Amino acid sequence: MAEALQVAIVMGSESDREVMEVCLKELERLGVRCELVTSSAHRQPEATADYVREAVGRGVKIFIAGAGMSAALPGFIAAHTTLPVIGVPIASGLPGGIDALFSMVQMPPGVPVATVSVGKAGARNAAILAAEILAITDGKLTGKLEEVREGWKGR
Ligand code: RP5
Repeated sequence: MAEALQVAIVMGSESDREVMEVCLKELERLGVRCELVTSSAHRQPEATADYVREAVGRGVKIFIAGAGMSAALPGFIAAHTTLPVIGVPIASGLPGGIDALFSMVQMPPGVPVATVSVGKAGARNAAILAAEILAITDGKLTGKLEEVREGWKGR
C-alpha cells in the first residue's frame, strides 16, 4: 500500500509556482511525503473543497497554502478541516505582498492560519515548520531538522 501523504501544498495559481516550489523542494529534502497542486479558492471553490476532503482521506497531516492578492486560500482550507494550515503570502498584487500578508494573518478567532513571511523565505519556513510539527512524533525527522541547523553554522 502506498504510504500516506503527509503534507499537501496548495497554490492559488500557476503564477505562484516559482515561490511554492521552494516549499516543495525543502519538504522533499527533508524526506516528507508531499505534493503540490494548483486550486483556487475563488476560481474553483468546489474543486478546492473536494481536494481538501480527498487529501484528508489520504492521511494528510498538514496543509500549506500559498496565494497572493486577497489570498483567501489558506483560510478557505482552514474552514474545511481542523488540521493545521500554514499560509504563505505571495507578492503578486500590492508591493511587498502586504495585501496577501494582511489577508492571511487576519483570520477571525476560531479558524487559525499560521502565516509565515512573504515569498520564498516564507515558503521555505512553511516547509520547515510543517516538518517540525510532524517531528513531534517522528524522531528521525527531528534528526534531519537538527542536521539542517548544523548546516547554518558559520553563515
Ligand atoms: C491569487 O491571485 C493567486 O494566488 C495569485 O497569487 C494571484 C494572481 O493569480 P493569476 O491571475 O496570476 O492566476 O488568487
